[in-house]
Order: sequence, then C-alpha cells, then structure tokens
Amino acid sequence: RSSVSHGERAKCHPNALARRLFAIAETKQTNITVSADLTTTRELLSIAEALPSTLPLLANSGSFAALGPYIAVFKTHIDIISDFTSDTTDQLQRVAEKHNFLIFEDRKYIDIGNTVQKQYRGGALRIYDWAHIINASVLAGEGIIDALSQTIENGEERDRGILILAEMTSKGSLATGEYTKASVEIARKHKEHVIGFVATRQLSADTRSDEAVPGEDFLIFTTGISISSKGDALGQQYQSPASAMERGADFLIVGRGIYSGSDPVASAKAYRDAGWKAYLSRLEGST
Ligand code: UP6
Repeated sequence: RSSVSHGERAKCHPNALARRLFAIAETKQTNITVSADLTTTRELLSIAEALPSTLPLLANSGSFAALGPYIAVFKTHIDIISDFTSDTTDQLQRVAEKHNFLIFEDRKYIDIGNTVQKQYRGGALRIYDWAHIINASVLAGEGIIDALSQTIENGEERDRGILILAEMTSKGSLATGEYTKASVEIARKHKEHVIGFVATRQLSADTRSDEAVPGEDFLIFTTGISISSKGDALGQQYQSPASAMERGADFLIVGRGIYSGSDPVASAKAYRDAGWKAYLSRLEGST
C-alpha cells in the first residue's frame, strides 16, 4: 500500500493521466470510482449530473442523483446501455469536464491484439474517443497490451491509460497466482501506457521502500466494495472501504452500494468519507 500522498504522486508520477487523476483525487478529496452499471442513457447521465427534469430518473430513486462532485472516476459498461448513441458518450464527456472526473470503460478486453484494436478504436462504441481509462486481461498474453498501447501511441488523444485486470472479486476467480504475477511483469514492460491494476491489494513495492523499482508507481483500483453487504447471489464478494484501503487500494470502485439505494448522493458521500478517512490514516500510519 502506498505511503505517499495523492498530492505527491500527482507531482512525481511519470504518466500524465495518472498525475491528472491523483490531482483530481487530491482536489476533490475523493478516491471513489462509481461503477454506474445503469442501462439507459438517461439514468447514466442523471447519476453523473442532475438533469433538468423532475422525473424519477432511477428505478429506486425519486430524488436527483448527481454524483459528479463526489467521485474521481466514473466507470461505465457502455455495452449494457439499451439506447446507446454517440450522443450518450458526448454528453458524458461534457459532464466529466464540468465535474472534473475521468471516465473508465470497464470493457475488460481479452482477445488477440488485432481484434482488440478494432474493439477499442472503432465499432459502434468508439471507446478510445471518450474513455480515459480502459482495462484488459492478459489471459491471451502480452500481445493484447502491445496492441492497446499501440493504439494509444498512434492516436491523437493525450490522456489515455490501461489498467490490467490482475485479480477478480467473483467467487472461484482463476485470476490468481501465476496469472496475477504475469500481470505485474507485463505491466512493468509497458509502463508508458499501463498505469496500474484492477486488483484487491497492492501488487508491487511501495515507491518509498527498498524494494521499489525506480519510477514505478502502479495505481490499484479495487472492485467489490460495500459498506453493508458481504456479497450477492451471483458470486460477487465484498470487502469494506477500510479493508480495501488497508490492503493497498488507491481507488475504490463502488456500484450497487451507491446507485441501488434510495439516495445515491448520500451513499456516495458515505463511501467518499470512509475511503478518504482510510486513506488519511494510511498516510498517518506510515509517517
Ligand atoms: N468488477 C467486479 N469485480 C471484478 C472486476 N470488475 O465487480 O473483479 C466490476 C463489475 C461491476 C463492478 O463488472 O461493474 O465492478 C462492481 O459492481 P458492484 O459494486 O455493484 O458489485
């Protein structure tokens, strides 16, 4: 777990997108990534920012949900949006600019290099155009990271980065052991565009420790976070914000814990406060 503050990491990180993200976290005092697993454009946008309408926008919520101010990153599964058009992501980008958060498309690329390049850059979703962060599994080997890096390298956008899916929170996950180790080795070879991991714990040495590799500072995004639940009926397993931070998370990814309650804004604030408090005590503990 990193003993270095977001502010310091924002100054020192070799990757521009990572620097920007740490600066956002520091400014907004939040390490929350909302996992906005909603299925219509309207719900997706209204959870990011209150829309000028009094319709009950979320199934379980009659109140406005406007999480923009409380999050550092907005995570999408854009392929579950039933009425997707390019306007969906154009609008989301505008909200992201306004509220100063990054967009992470949780596409979990997994195919051969030639296919993922097309999936990333083109298709109906054009993910490269609007998502700052994407993720990929290295199940198929290093080629997938070469391919995605090449797309970023050859593209015109500056702020693009990859997270390697090094572990998973579902019961019986096979993303363990050698697979997780290989994820770290492959990340080390592609530091220019791989900014970190989706994982449940820190996977490389603290930048301040003796084992640290100079210039290496991978970000850890942790899924499976809930204050009140231990899991769901389909194998998801949760840990608390404090436990995840203790294990080395830098950013907490929270889905249903935020959006499925009656007051998503109040939930987002509760997760933000819990995450930030755990972050501050981690810093204190290391001085
Ligand atoms: N996710 C996991 N576990 C992983 C990887 N990704 O839960 O190992 C993603 C899911 C979902 C979100 O696809 O979008 O994180 C978790 O949602 P939840 O908080 O509602 O369980």
